[in-house]
Amino acid sequence: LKAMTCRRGALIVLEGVDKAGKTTQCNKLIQALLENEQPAEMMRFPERTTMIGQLINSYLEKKSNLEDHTVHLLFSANRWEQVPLMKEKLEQGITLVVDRYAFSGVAFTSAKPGFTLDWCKNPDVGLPKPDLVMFLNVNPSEAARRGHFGTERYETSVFQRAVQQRFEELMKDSSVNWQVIDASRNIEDVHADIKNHTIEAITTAMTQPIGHLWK
Ligand code: 2DT
Repeated sequence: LKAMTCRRGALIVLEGVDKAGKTTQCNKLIQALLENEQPAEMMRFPERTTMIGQLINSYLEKKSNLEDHTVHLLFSANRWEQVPLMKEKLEQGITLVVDRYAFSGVAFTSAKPGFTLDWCKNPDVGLPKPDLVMFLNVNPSEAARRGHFGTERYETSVFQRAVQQRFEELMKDSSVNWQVIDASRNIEDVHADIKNHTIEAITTAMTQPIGHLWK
């Protein structure tokens, strides 16, 4: 029993374009893990409650303008400032289910003109590496059916298409444990898939130290 409690939790990330159902699925996954007596907590990026997060929030709500490189580095800093807490939780055996991570950081900034994937990845190199990254994929007709984008920055179909392409580039990297989930299906079917992949990742993570992203 003692050995069990020493085993680390898994770092599980959900990614996808807007309207893919990431937040819904993160919440359902946490609930399912807790019902299975598996300690689990949710995190999200951007984490809007910190000082850096408030700068990001104001930018996303279009209440302020920030230079594109600057905001990219703030998003990255907003992840790094959570790293001590993330490590602490993982070491306590808590599985973290994270709504967006460095992949969103790279996909969104590199969808802007003049940014390479490489430049965008650099500030996030060495972050705790997810044990599993699930990309919630929604086909364009289903995305259209799900209705309107909000009014925050980046919430236009032209930009979201560019973001999707950048995610597809990132998914070619086999050093990351990517799983593409068909999120066009109903909530319960999508959840069942996500839960199965997560349980497998938790089992594997128990026997391995936490890795370093893109390093
Ligand atoms: P939501 O809170 O609705 O997920 O929207 N973003 C996110 C970036 O541009 N860079 C990042 O590093 C991250 C984590 C995606 C947040 C918006 O911020 C974008 C949508």
